[in-house]
Amino acid sequence: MVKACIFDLDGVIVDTAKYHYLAWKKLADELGINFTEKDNERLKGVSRKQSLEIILELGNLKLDEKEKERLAEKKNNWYVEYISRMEKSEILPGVEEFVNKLRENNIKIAIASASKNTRTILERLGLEKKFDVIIDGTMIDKAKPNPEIFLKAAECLKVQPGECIVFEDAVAGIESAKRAGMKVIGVGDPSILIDADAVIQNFEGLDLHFICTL
Ligand code: B16
Ligand code: MG
Repeated sequence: MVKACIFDLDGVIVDTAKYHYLAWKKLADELGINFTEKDNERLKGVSRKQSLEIILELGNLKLDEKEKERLAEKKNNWYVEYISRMEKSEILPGVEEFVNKLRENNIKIAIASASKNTRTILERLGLEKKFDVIIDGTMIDKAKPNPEIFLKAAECLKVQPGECIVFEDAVAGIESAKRAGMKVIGVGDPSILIDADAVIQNFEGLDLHFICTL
């Protein structure tokens, strides 16, 4: 029985993935590294630190820890600038209606995002009070695909992993949720999200019966 839905943030609630891409692209250009939208798929759902490692690897560049920290901070400053201009209209189609439907049916809801900017984004979109629990990148030790983030969300919601449905747009996030023992609905391209139990394009018209039959 489904008692809770756990949402990833970037790429599920709002398309911040495009702002992550723009900020990483700016950094990669500065470093003379060729970084494409296809490469960006590998960054979805993984931590800031790990994302930088992937970009440096693409450019065959080895830097010391201090320099890496400086670059990650530089990227984050650009990213924060982009998201500070985000509008409520950028919430992805059907999200608010679906979340309201869950609340009306007493299904608990949580956010489980690797992003350390989670609260800033939710506040900017006026969504921070909609969720029973918010687990973000500041509260976990092990990044997705480790299951820690989703297990922590279930624990805080006081439900069992098997009673949760996760919504994820990233391959790393799907693996994380599966390892936590949860059902996963991918949001995006079915040819990329092949390990999800089902894939939707967005939340428009999504009904509870469908998620309960997974
Ligand atoms: P930040 P999610 C993830 O959020 C993003 O998908 C990923 O691209 C990003 O690197 C990560 O958050 C860390 O974000 O730099 O803001 O701390 O998809 O788990 O909601
Ligand atoms: Mg995501």
